[in-house]
Amino acid sequence: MTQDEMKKAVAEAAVEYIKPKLNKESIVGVGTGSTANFFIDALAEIKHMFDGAVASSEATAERLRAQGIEVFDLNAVSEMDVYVDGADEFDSGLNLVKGGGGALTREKIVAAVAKEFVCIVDSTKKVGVLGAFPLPVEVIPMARSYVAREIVKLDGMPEWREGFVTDNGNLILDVHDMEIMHAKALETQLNNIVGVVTNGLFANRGADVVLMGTPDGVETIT
Ligand code: ABF
Repeated sequence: MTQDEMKKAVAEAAVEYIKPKLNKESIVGVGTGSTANFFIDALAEIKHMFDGAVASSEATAERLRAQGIEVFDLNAVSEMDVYVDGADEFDSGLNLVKGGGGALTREKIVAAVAKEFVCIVDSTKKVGVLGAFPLPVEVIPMARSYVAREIVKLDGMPEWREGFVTDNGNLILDVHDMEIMHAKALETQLNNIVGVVTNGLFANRGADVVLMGTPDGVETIT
């Protein structure tokens, strides 16, 4: 099985997983990335079963609309039963590193609103200790150098993702060389640096369930 086949299988499993939770008024939160794209395609098959979606990026909103799924502004939505999104890494505590695609802030906001966060990954995303994947930090442009210096004090090696601007008009620092032993504490510490918008650690609000595509099928991890 290729990585793409595992992503497709897990995306289809996610649709089966959320189906019983949906009704005609339901709003589904939808993430960003290639696994989320497979999910959007599978979700389109059951679009008669729910009202619409909230997107975590412009790219996702565009793909949802192309599939005939109505996209709502998050401010117009008071309740969301489920948010489905991928990740760059996850550990056994269901802490995640996200934001490789640069959509981390909107992803974190939508995840915060949702009652349940279903993370969909292939087995290459499973790690013992988070941090091998560079941790994205979204920063206000004028704070870029200051935030980078503060991150060095935390023993991280920040690298500016040059040429990339987020959907919110901000910049990304990718932090290398972190061995993340205390994900919740580091998430809070990074957020406390002035000029940081958010960071890609999803630990204080991690996933509620991870569906992992493997060569032998999809595993459910809680
Ligand atoms: C989003 O997409 C991001 O938070 C993460 O960076 C990425 C995972 O990408 P893919 O599904 O393409 O591996 O969920």
